[in-house]
Amino acid sequence: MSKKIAVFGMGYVGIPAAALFADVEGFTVVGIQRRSKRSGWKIDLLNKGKNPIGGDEPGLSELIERVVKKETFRVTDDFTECKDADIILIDVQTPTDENGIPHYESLKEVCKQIGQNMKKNVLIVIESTVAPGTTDHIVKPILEEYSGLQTGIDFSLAFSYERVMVGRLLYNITKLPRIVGGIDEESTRKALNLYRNIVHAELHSTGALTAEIAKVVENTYRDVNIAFANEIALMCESLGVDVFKVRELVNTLPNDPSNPSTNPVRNMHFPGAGVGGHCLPKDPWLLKFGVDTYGKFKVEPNLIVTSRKLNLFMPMHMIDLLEEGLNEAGIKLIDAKVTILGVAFLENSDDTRNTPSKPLYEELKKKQAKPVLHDPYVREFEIPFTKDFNEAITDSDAIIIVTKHKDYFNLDLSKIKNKMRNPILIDGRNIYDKEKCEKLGFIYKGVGKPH
Ligand code: SAJ
Repeated sequence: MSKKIAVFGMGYVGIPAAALFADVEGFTVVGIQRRSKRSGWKIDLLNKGKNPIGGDEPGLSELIERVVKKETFRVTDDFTECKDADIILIDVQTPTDENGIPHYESLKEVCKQIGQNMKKNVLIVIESTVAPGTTDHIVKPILEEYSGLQTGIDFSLAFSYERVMVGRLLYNITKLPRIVGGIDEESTRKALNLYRNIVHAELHSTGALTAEIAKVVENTYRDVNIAFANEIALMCESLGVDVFKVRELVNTLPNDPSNPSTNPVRNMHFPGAGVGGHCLPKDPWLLKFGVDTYGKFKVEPNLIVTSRKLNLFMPMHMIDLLEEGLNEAGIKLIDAKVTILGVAFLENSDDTRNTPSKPLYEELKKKQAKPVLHDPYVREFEIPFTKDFNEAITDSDAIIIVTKHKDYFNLDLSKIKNKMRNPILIDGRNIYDKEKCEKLGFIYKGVGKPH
């Protein structure tokens, strides 16, 4: 007997999840997306079997085309379509503001819509990242208030977070272990059964709160590790040593083969021009918000907050390196044409969420420089940018590499040098070799490189 799945939120998480389930025998999937200015256009595109997600996403376009053709996947803005759904996935945005406070307008609105329409015995799964305590204290009460039904008795509720990354959305959903946390054991059991259909890796079951914490800790752990690498990079710059050599040597320390679990491997992360995306800049604040709001006692997350601030500082450090390069060339920053390579926050993607290029661009503007943004993948951005590389670097006084797009790997630096006004290269992603660049006549400065 065919089961109906309704997926709220056609974004980087909702679209691949919906398409994967729609490709499983016995499921029909309806995507529910507000016809908003920002995302409404995706509805018609998806219903034509087209993939609205740009950049390289292996297998996603073919999958969407296939499930739309076999009519197991369609998209609508009519949220009452969830009234006969057996399973409902919540994949809406859960942003935080500049003070790290989560804004759950979309989440609350969708929970109200689901509550007003859901049927008994439905399984509801939150996949969006939320502050610990949100499933129990925000989602559950709204669903019960608007449905008049009781969680765990009339319907099931679980939290099971995504581990998607742009550039490998399908791989990360199907091949990475998944954590499933129910509001009760029956909810966990039902959710495990659901994900067995698309996850070809280990499923780990736990409670909803533990799963919520695991998600934000997973990203906070990465953010703190990146901050550590960035701090070491600044120290190496001061000592005049290449941090990437240091990192390489540090990561040679082997795991303790006799007792691997007690001695985790060394995995110093990569320092760089900044930390962007929808997850790492936000999840540490969601973790803090959860403890501040639902915790039994106050905990001041000094390490986590300091790390976040250090990662926010890195785009500004790019300007320090730039000003040093310009000084060496005897050029003022005022009116200097500065080419910023990369608008996306992650390589080979079109995803600009919380990109480090934005604060870098804005600070350069404030300093009366003339920054120009370039990106080969991005389609739209709140700040004007160009896809024309030649236009971006012609008569430029300096190039700053922010995103590790493969397009920036084997640039013909001699040719570029002849087109620039001043050959200055600021490398925020360790793409180029300092000595080679200097031999070509560039002033080269890099994060974590000797000055
Ligand atoms: N970055 C560094 N140094 C590093 C790694 C990353 O500066 O060593 C920067 C990147 O350039 C980028 C930012 O950090 O600007 C985030 O990069 P990312 O590779 O973490 O990409 P995300 O944010 O798309 O993916 C993360 C992943 N989380 C973890 O690995 C713990 C992914 O698994 C999650 O699914 C995703 O967040 C999410 O959606 O939560």
